[in-house]
Amino acid sequence: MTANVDLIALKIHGDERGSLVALGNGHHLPFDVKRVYYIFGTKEGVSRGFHAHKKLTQLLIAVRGSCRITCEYNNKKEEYILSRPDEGLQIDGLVWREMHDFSSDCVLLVLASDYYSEADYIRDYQTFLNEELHD
Ligand code: T46
Repeated sequence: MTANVDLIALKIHGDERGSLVALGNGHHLPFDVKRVYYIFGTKEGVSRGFHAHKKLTQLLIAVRGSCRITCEYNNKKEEYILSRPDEGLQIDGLVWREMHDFSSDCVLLVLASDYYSEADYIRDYQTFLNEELHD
């Protein structure tokens, strides 16, 4: 699976009452979603992630608060600040991701293309580098 990372603008249905973002398979989502989870209550100074996925596409949205995501793939390292509920970070394939600087109110919503499987994780950095070489 090709490794790629993209920041995607999510369409807001806004009116005088406020805002709403709607995401569905085939509607503003470039992949089919099989699983949704969210990360919240991350303690101050705690970082998460530190792994890659062999075959998974995910869309990360900071629906509240903010966090910093680093993505390493294809011999480059990128950094993204997620702080808007109308913006999603799409991460495809073999990308080493780390999540840092969670604000105390951060709720990070994640839409995933597949069910949870520990077998899809690469949690060892050296193994990730080796996999990248042979990808
Ligand atoms: C990712 C980043 C952005 C489950 O039982 N089901 C699930 O769907 C998930 C995602 C996790 N878990 C269990 C596995 C661990 O015992 O929840 C615990 C915490 O998971 P993990 O340490 O992998 O969490 P993060 O925050 O380091 O990473 C998560 C996702 O696992 C990962 O796919 O890309 O968020």
